[in-house]
Amino acid sequence: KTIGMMDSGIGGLTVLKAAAQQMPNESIAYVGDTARMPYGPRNPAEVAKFTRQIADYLIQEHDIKALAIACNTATACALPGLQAELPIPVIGVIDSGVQSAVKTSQSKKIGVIATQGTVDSGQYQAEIKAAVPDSQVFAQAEPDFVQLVEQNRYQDDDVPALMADHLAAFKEEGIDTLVLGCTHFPLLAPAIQEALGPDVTLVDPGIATAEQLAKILQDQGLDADDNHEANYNLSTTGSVETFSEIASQWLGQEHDWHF
Ligand code: DGN
Repeated sequence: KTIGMMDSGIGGLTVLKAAAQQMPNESIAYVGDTARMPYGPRNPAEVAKFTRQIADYLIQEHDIKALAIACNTATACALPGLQAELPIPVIGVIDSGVQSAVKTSQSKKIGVIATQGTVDSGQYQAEIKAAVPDSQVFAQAEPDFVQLVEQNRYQDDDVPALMADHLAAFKEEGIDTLVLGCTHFPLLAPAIQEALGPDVTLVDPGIATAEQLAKILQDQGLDADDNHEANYNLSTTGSVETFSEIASQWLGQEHDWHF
């Protein structure tokens, strides 16, 4: 059986890449809801509805054994509901992001960049505070960053300057850790790192999410056999051309990706 994964677009490919590296025998079916992205500015009930539709599609068409919501906005809006309603394990990205952030930070000054929806949900702020009560959390919405990635402009020449401009406040606040609280943002990581300098560690929740997923599959006896040959089925509700172009660039050639 296959793992299901979803995002509002190509952001969740950052989680897919981490999962394929960590669990080379697991097949993955991925849906990017590019036609309806961005999720960030939408109301939470609508995001929850879209997430549920995609979950149902993955269950019906791909018979998935577990679902990873590879989108922070959808995690913030839909995770508890899906965990209660679906007959399979469902995980999101926010818990993993919080755990990695609190492990990483020494100064307890943690920055979070995410969509408006994720920032407004307050989940990163609340969960980091719950884990480390004397921490300070600085959360900032960066909706424009999502478009840079979806439009394949994330490697343009003006991107480092744009990052420096948007992220200047974090330098003043003296954070030592920045959570990339939107699955699109790891594609911008080199420019973000350059803007913030070497004293700030970037946290990509996708990596810890893939680890958490591997553990759940193992614990529940759902993991694939070592000799199972993984296949990857990637779909989008939008333009396959743009999607597959960015996806192939980001994912590399080491696996056979089917679009
Ligand atoms: N990739 C999504 C996230 O992690 O929040 C959201 C992108 C979007 O739809 N704005």
